[in-house]
Amino acid sequence: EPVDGSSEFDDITYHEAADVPAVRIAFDRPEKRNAFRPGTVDELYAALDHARKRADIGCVLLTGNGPSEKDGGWAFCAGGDQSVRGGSGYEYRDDDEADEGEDELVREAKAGRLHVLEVQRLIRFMPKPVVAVVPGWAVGGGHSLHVVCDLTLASEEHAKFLQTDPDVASFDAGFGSAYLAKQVGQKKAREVFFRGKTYSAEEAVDMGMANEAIPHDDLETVALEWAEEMTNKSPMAMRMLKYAFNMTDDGLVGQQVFAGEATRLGYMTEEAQEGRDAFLEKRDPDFSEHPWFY
Ligand code: 2NE
Repeated sequence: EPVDGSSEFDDITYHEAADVPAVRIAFDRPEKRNAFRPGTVDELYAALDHARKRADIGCVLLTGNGPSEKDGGWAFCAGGDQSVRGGSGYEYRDDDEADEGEDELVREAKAGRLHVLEVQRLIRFMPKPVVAVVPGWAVGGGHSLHVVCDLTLASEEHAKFLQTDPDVASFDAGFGSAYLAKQVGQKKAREVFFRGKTYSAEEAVDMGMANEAIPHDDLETVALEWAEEMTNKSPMAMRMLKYAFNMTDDGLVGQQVFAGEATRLGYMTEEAQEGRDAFLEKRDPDFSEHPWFY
C-alpha cells in the first residue's frame, strides 16, 4: 500500500507491505539507472526518517524500480547523477523542484550537495534492519549505499556491483570503502575500488558483501520473507544487536548510540524509577531492595 504522502515524491516510491510490518523504498529513475540528484536524496532521507519513526515498522527494504523503458536495464542505484554535479557537489537544477519555495539562504547553503552521506548515517543508526534489495546495477555511491545497509539480497541474473568512484574522481572514504573492507577484507576492498571490475551477485555473496543471490523474479518475495522473519523477533533485541554490531566500528558515537538504548532499558527498571520518584518526592532514594548483581 502506498504510504500517506507518497504522491509527493518524484524520484522515489514509498510503499508499506501488505502483511509484513515493513516498508519498500525504491529509487524511481530507471532511465538514469536510478542515479540520485539532490532532490532524490532529500526524498530518500524523508522516507527513511518516516520509516525510522514508525513504531509499527520493523524493517526497510531499499531497492530500485525498473526495468528502464528505454533499454530494459535494471538498477539498484548508479550513484550521484553526474549531469548535475557542479564545482563542489551535486546541484539542484531547474527540473528538480525539490527546493522550490525555500528560503534563499537555505538554498545557498545547499548549493553543492553530498548529503547522501547523511542518508548513509540514517541507515546506519536507525534501530531496525535496512535491507538493500539489488535488482541490477549498484554503482559508485549506489554501491556504497548497499554496503552500509544491514543486509544485501541480489538478483542472480541482473545484479552487478561496481565501484567507479576513482573513474569520476570521487572517493567515498567512509562506509563505502573502509567499512567495505571490514566486510570483504582489505585486499578485496582495495581491488573493488582500484580495479573497477564488475562483480556478479554470486561473486558478491562469495566475497561477503551480499547475503544471497536470488532468482530475479523471486527477489522481492524473498526480501519480504526475510523482513517477516526479522520483524517477528524482539524489537528491543534487534536494535541492541544492530547497535552492538555497529559499535566496534563507530567509535564513541557507536558507544553513545548503544548507551542510549542501554539507558532506555535502565529507565524501565523499578530501580531507576525509585531514583526518579525520590527526587520528585524530595527524599533520599532507597535502593536497598535492588541487589548488586555480578
Ligand atoms: C551504471 C552503469 C555502469 C550502467 O551502464 P549501462 O551500459 O548499463 O547503461 P548506460 O547506457 O551507461 O546508462 C543508461 C543511462 O543512465 C545514465 C546514462 O548516462 C544513460 O543515459 P542516456 O545516455 O541513456 O541518456 N546514467 C547512468 N548512471 C548515471 C549517473 N551516475 N549519472 C547520470 N546519468 C547516469 C553506467 O551508466 C555508469 O558507469 N554510470 C556512472 C556511475 C558513476 O560513476 N556514478 C557516480 C560515482 S560517484 C558517487 O556516486 C558519489 C560518491 O562517491 C560520494 C558522494 C556522492 C556521490
